[in-house]
Amino acid sequence: MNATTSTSQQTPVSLLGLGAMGTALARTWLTAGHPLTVWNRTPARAEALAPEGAEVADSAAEAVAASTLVLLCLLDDASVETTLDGVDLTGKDLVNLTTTTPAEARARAAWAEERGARYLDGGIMAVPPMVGVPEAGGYVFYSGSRELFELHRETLAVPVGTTYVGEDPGFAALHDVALLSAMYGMFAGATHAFALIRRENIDPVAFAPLLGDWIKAMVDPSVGQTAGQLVSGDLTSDVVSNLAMQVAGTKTLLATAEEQGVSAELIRPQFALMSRLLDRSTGLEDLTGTVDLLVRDR
Ligand code: FVH
Repeated sequence: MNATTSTSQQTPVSLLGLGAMGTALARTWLTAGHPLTVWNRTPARAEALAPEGAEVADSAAEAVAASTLVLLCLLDDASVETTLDGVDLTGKDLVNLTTTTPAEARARAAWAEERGARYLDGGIMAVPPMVGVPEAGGYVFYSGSRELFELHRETLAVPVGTTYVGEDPGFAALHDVALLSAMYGMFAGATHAFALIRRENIDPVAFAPLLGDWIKAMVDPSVGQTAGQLVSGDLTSDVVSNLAMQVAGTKTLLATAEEQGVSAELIRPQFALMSRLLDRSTGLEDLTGTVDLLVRDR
């Protein structure tokens, strides 16, 4: 690494992992004037940032040694393990933005603390083009020590927004994965919709805004209603579209898939869950009861 003297007042940052996301993050700290030390398993990706002002470390240990605040943006928890194996973490503030499970995040927090580091976990709710673009609305969920989060809040807020979700180090990952899981459910619905029109003389480009607007119109009131009912336990007040009517309607949706020569494999599991709920209810509620059908032992 080249020895340089920085006059910056900004917090020095070390960043390990320069994939698509790590590289986007790195550029925002460089632009904001933070002294930035980078390391990547494939050195070329780190070296590409040198002309923009990054210090390139020859090893993960060297990158960690360069700053108190050390960020990780690696593929998965196994790559974090490999990267930091044998590296001295004493006195470091480790912020792990790698997508993991909540249990992996909790174990990683304990692992870091055993090695003398403080630990924050992060779950990135943005794709690389949203990084450094405040109006794009990207943010990172953080969990773990609130004190540590507050200490580094300003630096962490450089690439995207920050949303702190609690002292439990697993909560950032849990929020992240919950939102990503919902996203895939939405993609499944959209995929099925496009399949239905696929063989017809319907322009997908004209269809797309109809689909997008409908999903947007449905989702906000629906998640708000579900949350309110889960808290109150009252599943039948203010029901707009009752379960009995919705289950009856699923027959039309399945028949249409059949007519259009489309597999119903993406939507059938949800319809099965709705039927199970109807079997044990009056049908006057809406879909909130399906939440607890999914939760085992509840
Ligand atoms: N990109 C996205 O759209 C999503 C948005 C939401 C958050 N995710 C998570 O961010 C983490 C990094 O994702 P990424 O997009 O940067 O991923 P890649 O471009 O594939 O880069 C992966 C980096 O991890 C390094 N790496 C992989 N395996 C190892 C290993 N065994 N040891 C050390 N480093 C490893 C890889 O290095 P190299 O291949 O360049 O040598 C990259 O730096 C991720 O958790 C997403 O879920 C992104």
